Amino acid sequence: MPTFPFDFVFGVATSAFQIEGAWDADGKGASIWDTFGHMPGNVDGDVPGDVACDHYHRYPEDIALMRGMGCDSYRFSFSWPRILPEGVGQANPLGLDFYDRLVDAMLEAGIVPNATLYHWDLPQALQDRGGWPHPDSPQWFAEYAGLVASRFGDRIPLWSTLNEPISLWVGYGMGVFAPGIADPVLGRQAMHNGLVAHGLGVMQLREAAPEADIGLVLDIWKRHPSSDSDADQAIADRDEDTSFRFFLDGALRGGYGARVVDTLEREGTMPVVRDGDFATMSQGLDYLGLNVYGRVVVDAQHYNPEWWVTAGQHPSGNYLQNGMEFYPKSVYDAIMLVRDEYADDLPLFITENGVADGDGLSADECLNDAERIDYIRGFLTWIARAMDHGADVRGYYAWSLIDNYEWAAAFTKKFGLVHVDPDTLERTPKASARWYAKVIEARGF
Ligand code: IFM
Repeated sequence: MPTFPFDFVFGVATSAFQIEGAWDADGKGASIWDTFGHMPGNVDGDVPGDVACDHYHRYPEDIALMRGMGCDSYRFSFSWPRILPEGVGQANPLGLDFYDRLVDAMLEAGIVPNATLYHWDLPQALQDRGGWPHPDSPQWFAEYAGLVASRFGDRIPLWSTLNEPISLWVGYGMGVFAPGIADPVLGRQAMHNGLVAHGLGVMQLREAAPEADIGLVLDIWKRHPSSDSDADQAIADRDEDTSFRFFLDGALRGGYGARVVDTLEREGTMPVVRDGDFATMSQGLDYLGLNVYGRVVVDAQHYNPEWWVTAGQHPSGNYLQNGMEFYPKSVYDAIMLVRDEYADDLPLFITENGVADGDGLSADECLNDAERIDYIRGFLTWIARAMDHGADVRGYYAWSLIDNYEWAAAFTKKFGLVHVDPDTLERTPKASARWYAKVIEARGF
């Protein structure tokens, strides 16, 4: 029976672009995801995120839903182009007002705000100047971070700079995410600049919000070789090096490890590193956020270096309705990897974990989401086990509060504890929301 300490933080997570909608309301500038979603062929069904869940107008209802579940905390992100339509320069007062209302509503509801500065929605105006690969991008981010920190730092105790910076690779190296550029050299440079931006963001937050806890959020998809062959192990190492280890090395060790550098040099994608970059990116952190959904089993026979997919379904796997492997121990492995290899005294939060419905479920099956309950229960069990084994895990955020806009998959992948009717946008809690409320109340199950 896993139980969690009284002060363990239970919450839900979302991001601005995935729920807010109001894409051009009240002076907001376009983001790269607005542009990308408006171009045919980029997102499922060519449905852009213009309206998303209309959280911009319906946030009181969404906060009431969280309150109904008893959430301790809400992890959300600020939309950079809503606040700075040109990315830098003139702030948009109506955008800032929206976040004032949102944060104040959380505080009134007794819900602790946990804010992410960047969850993938770069202002299009900055993309027009070269985007994340541009050498000035860390400074652009620092300006934005400073503005947000000085306006909201007094009310928000938990911050992270970037969410899953591997998205920079997917957007610039692979072209699957906005801005849709497939250039490995630019992709690695964007990843490096993202880490420098993170460091500058931490500095801004420290100055404006000295009492706050500041972290970085990484997704950890541990690679498991499908056999004990050297070829499978080499691929597992290569894929970890070019994804989460790149960021762990940079942020926690102040430089890329020899194996990461070897791989990038061999592939001709070693980014330009300027004097001071490594010192900047490795600012001390108060916590690390881990987003964990599963593992990746790699197989040299079926390897696609462009994309980290499990090579088919391996016979010993336990598969979800959506085709993904259910492997809840992945969260234990991620926690222990960080603790044992990178930082044994850094507090951790599980900042995202959740599951998308399978395709073609009936309305009733969507609302009675027993599989989501099993999935979250499995992951919480392994988190509790890691804590029993000495890991300092401070909280858990379910992804996601509501069914929302899943990037290039648009609305085809639903992760919500609360169903959102695609036509009316009416919210209906699923069985998982009721179950999660009981877990929060009982601090376990
Ligand atoms: O929806 C995303 C989120 O934006 C980042 N982490 C993974 C989630 C599910 O794919």
